[in-house]
Amino acid sequence: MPVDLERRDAVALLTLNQPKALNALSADMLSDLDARLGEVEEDPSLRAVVITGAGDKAFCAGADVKAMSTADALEARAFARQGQGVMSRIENMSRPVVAAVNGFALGGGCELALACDIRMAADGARFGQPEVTLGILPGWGGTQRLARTTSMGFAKDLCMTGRLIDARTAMSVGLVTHIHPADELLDAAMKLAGGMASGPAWAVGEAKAMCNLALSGDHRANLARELDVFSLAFSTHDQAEGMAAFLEKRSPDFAPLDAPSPNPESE
Ligand code: DAK
Repeated sequence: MPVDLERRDAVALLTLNQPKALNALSADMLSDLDARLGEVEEDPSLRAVVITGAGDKAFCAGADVKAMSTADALEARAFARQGQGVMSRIENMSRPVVAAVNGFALGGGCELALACDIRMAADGARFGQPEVTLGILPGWGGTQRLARTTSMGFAKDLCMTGRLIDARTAMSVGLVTHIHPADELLDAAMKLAGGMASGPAWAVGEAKAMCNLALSGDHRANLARELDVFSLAFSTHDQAEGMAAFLEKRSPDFAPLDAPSPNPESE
């Protein structure tokens, strides 16, 4: 399989599995990733996702340059649309998604990491949007998500120069929030995802959705939405359980993912 799905308790581990090509994303691999994400969404026992790359060299070295090299404008548009669809699916899925960046995250690989909610890097990982060195530019949301995640200045620096940065620099600009020795990265990512998976699924999903709104739309409208969603939390089992457990000094027993949701817009 170009993308493996492994169920580890409540966490789905998705592994891009073309290490000889540094896990570069072809159209087939993108479709496979999309299909695996669909499987996760349909399985209520899976409450969080970790995405990583096979091998010890790359998370993902980007879109498949060999396949792209002969594309015409319409084929390129279709490929960009496919990639943007997968990235948006990750960004908008109600489950938390962690990128365990175990090596190069370049071009589409950096864009894939950016679509995830939390990025954790191996200490030797390298990031970049080197598309301009190929005469193109990022096409899977990199110009937008990099500017939103770091800053306009840093996004322009990476997207316009094509230079690569190391994990420490990525940390200093907020592109990653955790760095681990390479051999500890996956365990750390599974632990972080496992913690979210055992949390209150509706609240975790709404916290993600609300953070996603932060850099778009109208600030006052977003605050009003936060007020509504916050209030709605008080109609959930998990709010009653979470607060009772705190007061009784015990661990909370949160509802399963397929329990009735108070919000008809949620998955
Ligand atoms: N695509 C295809 N194959 C790749 C690849 C890629 N992106 N990256 C690496 N590979 C393959 C290499 O061709 C090589 O294959 P063989 O020659 O062994 O068959 C194998 O992986 C190992 O790579 P290297 O031999 O080059 O390994 P090194 O350690 O020497 O170098 C490297 C590692 C990551 C620095 C180097 O491989 C590299 O620079 N790779 C390309 C990185 C890159 O430029 N990535 C950005 C790709 S462009 C759009 C849609 C999408 C996008 C843009 C626009 N629209 C349609 C609007 C997105 C674009 C991109 O992501």
